[in-house]
Amino acid sequence: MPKRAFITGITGQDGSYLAEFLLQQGYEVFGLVRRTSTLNFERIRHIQDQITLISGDMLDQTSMIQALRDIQPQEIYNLAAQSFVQTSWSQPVFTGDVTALGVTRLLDAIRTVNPEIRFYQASSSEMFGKVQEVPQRETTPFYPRSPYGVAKVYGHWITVNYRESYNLHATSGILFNHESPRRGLEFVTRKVTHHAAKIKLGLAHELRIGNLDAQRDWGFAGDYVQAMWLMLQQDTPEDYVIATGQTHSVEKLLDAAFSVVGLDWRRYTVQDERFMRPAEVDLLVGDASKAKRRLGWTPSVSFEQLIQMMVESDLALLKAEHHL
Ligand code: NAP
Ligand code: G4F
Repeated sequence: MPKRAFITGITGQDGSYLAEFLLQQGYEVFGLVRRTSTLNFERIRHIQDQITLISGDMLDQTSMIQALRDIQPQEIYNLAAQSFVQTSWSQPVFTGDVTALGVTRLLDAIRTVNPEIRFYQASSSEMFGKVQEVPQRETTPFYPRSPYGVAKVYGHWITVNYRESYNLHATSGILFNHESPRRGLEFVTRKVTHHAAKIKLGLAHELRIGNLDAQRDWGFAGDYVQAMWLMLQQDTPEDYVIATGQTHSVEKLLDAAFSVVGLDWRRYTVQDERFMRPAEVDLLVGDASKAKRRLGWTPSVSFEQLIQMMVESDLALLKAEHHL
């Protein structure tokens, strides 16, 4: 019998890569999707006939309990969240409901339906916020700087609490920023690569952007979903930092993206207050040595390769869209 995995957030960037990876491993893959008036399955369209989609919502516990009863999965990957940091200031209560309390709803559904199910929680380097140590590791204290970061700290600790209270195989992966051609257009990497491609093709003339000094540890999403799976294959559930160990500023990101298309970003970029945050996370850089030692995980795509991959994909996408 193939193993059954249930992914919340399957329509998102990570959900789509994880679903592909688990299918390759021979899993039967199920995904939670919320009801929308128009479908948003672009990232999973190519595998839609190989997966089963279940209707439900992180705000609705009944749908989760029913989903677990119907699917009887061995593994659950909780990737669903209101994941855009900037939006968490304008929708703080909603962010807390989905990104924090949603985790409790799912953990409690596991406890009710079958405590043997293994659980992965998508924790985030945003929890480190105003960093207390460089680089950040599993033991670095949290100091979140946004309603999103605060919600993720809650999700992290409720996962630890259910592990310790009910002996669940519940694991938190503390993942640093990971990107891909499937990244949402609002996140800075994709915003920059998409604009570099648009400007090169004459489809746009400027890029409006926020803080150029923020530094992030950017890796490739395809590498990071493999780490999620590896965590659930361990005998003992523990928490792991997943990162590249390299950090780059937004300015370096602009250099990298615009150099792929042979342009100078300074000629096209305008700083815009609207993209500044009320409280910023200035520097993130992770120490993933525990994951390397215990899971045998290392990243395979460098920052430069990642940005080149994203710019080239955006060029191809825009050319097809505009018949160029
Ligand atoms: P994403 O592209 O924004 O995807 C988020 C997913 O959550 C989407 O499938 C979305 O569904 C779903 N979702 C949101 N609210 C929901 C609700 N109420 N009920 C059911 N589903 C809901 O995010 P991602 O980049 O793939 O990240 C995956 C997870 O990892 C998130 O929890 C994120 O916070 C966390 N994380 C991401 C990074 C990163 O750098 N990417 C780093 C650390 C942690 P719709 O398609 O319907 O909107
Ligand atoms: O791409 P971002 O929006 O990602 P952020 O805030 O680091 O969050 C992402 O990574 C987290 C992991 O650490 C995840 F948990 C979270 O779900 C999400 O995937 O912004 C990156 C940096 C910030 O410092 C931001 O201020 O880029 C800076 N930035 C500068 N100009 C901008 C812009 N960010 C965006 N989105 N748009 C700008 O114009």
